[in-house]
Amino acid sequence: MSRPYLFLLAGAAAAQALEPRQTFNQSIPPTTTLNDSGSVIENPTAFATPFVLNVEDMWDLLVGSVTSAATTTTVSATPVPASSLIPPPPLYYSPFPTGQQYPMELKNESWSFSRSFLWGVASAAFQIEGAVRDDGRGPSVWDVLGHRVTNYEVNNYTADVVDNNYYLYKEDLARIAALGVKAYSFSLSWSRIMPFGRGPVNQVAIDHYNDVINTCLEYDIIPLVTLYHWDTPLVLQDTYGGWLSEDIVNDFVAYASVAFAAFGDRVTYWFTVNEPIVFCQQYPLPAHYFKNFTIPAEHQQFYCGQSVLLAHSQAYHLGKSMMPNSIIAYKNNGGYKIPLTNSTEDAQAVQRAWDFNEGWFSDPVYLTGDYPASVKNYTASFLRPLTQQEMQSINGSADIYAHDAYTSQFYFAPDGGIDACLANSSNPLYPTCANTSYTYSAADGGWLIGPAADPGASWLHKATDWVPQFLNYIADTWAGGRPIVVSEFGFAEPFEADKTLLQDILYDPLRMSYYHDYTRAMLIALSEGVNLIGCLAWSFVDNFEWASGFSIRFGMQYVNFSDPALPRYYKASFFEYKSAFDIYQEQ
Ligand code: GBH
Repeated sequence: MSRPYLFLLAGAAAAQALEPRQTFNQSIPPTTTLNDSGSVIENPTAFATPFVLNVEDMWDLLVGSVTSAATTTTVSATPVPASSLIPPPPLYYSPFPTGQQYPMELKNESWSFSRSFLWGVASAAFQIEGAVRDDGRGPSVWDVLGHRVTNYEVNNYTADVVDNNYYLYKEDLARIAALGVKAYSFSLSWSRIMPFGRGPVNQVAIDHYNDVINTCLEYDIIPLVTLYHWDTPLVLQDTYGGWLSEDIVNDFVAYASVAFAAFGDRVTYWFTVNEPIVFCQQYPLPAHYFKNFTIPAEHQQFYCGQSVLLAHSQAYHLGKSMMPNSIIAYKNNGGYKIPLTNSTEDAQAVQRAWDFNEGWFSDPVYLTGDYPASVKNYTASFLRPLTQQEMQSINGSADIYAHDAYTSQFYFAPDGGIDACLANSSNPLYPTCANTSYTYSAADGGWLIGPAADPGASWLHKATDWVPQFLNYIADTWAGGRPIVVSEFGFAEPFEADKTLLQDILYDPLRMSYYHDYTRAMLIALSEGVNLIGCLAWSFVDNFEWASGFSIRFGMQYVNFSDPALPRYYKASFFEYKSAFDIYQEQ
């Protein structure tokens, strides 16, 4: 892939971005530049320069040198050693249904997962693949963040190599197949398939994902494919601001159509985007690395959100026209929201929190075509209203409700009350105006909602008792009879990255209890009538945890990041997760 692509760099971004070539005066501060006579121009963003760059230029100029793995060809799977399939000592009872039942936890004969229940594991391209510069992949915003931006470089970890899943996927799939996993959720790297995010398609990437999908099918693993998990092609960010601009809508739909055409004959389950709340709140991106944008920082997420709704809904309708039997949705996220007390204000705070998180996307897609009233009121002064036609297209643009449902949290009204917060845009809780806590109120004892995960994932607690209520809430509020999938759930074992003994790492009791109790909580929800059709555990292997690098671990398998070609090892939690289906899934 060396076909050039023309794009524009704003002045300040260009000065910063070109710095590695050393051809520009290093002393130019990023917010100013010099004219020919050496005078400082105070507003360099008024100028833009067209460059013709090929993929290699983009890496050299905009990212810098990247690390290659030792293994750079696709590796065949080796048989999973029988010895590594021996389950750990039980947490509560013998992990296999043939084993002895322990009196402390007898099988509940009234619970079951149906035969078709899709239990599986999840991942995302940028977090596992590595091989970032190989086979024509173009850079994404995350390559720049990981290489160039302070606060995104944890201990100099980048995702350049990470699990090297790009070359080791056959082994990875063999290892999840060996545990009987039924479904595998992964994302495509947009800039691998279209190195510039638009324009030329990289056939090598299509061939790669074809083989990933075909290997899944050989093992009877159902693939679920996410088009976008945060790795915006860098060209689109630098040309028009990525999701801040509605220009992304056509580019996303064109990319979706390439993916649907290439893989739609074998892939039924599609997710358009992963967690728009999260990647929209990633805006504003750090200054001086990407195209400068003049939208006020606090408004940017809502511009992103609008682009997402338009891109998602158009991709949905295109997908349904190209693949009539497909099942398409986007992945929502957020914890269950519990009022801290039974006061009216705390109930209002909870509702505002749902509105400004899940409701921001789910009310339009599942209920009305438009934002919740509180969000609409807030955005009315700066965001263009959706047209009737757009609302019609957005409304109903999902076949299932997919939620990344990791945890739960208490919500309560801000000090001074919600109205005072709403009247004061400098209140840090504005505009949601809901406060949060992970502890019960002092009157209720002040205990944590549940055991905390690694301190690096301070948002995550094991709050599995709330899962049945959570799933009922989704069913009653948004799903409207559609099936529900828990599209991610998982746990960061505290201090796991500090452990040095392999056996110590592999024995992860809090993550085990999370998966044990979460699977039982889903069984309770099912017994209550919730139309839950699957769950996807995050994640099947340790991986690149975004701005936290490798410092917190979500994997149910260990990988040695200093050489990912060394064997992976199942952690005890993987057996714990699997055992729930050995015991409770109908044969
Ligand atoms: C998932 O999001 C992601 O889809 C996945 O890529 C990731 O690896 C996984 O979580 C584990 O983290 O740090 O206080 O600002 C889960 C939802 C939403 C949880 C954003 C972390 C940031 C909270 N995430 N949230 S904070």
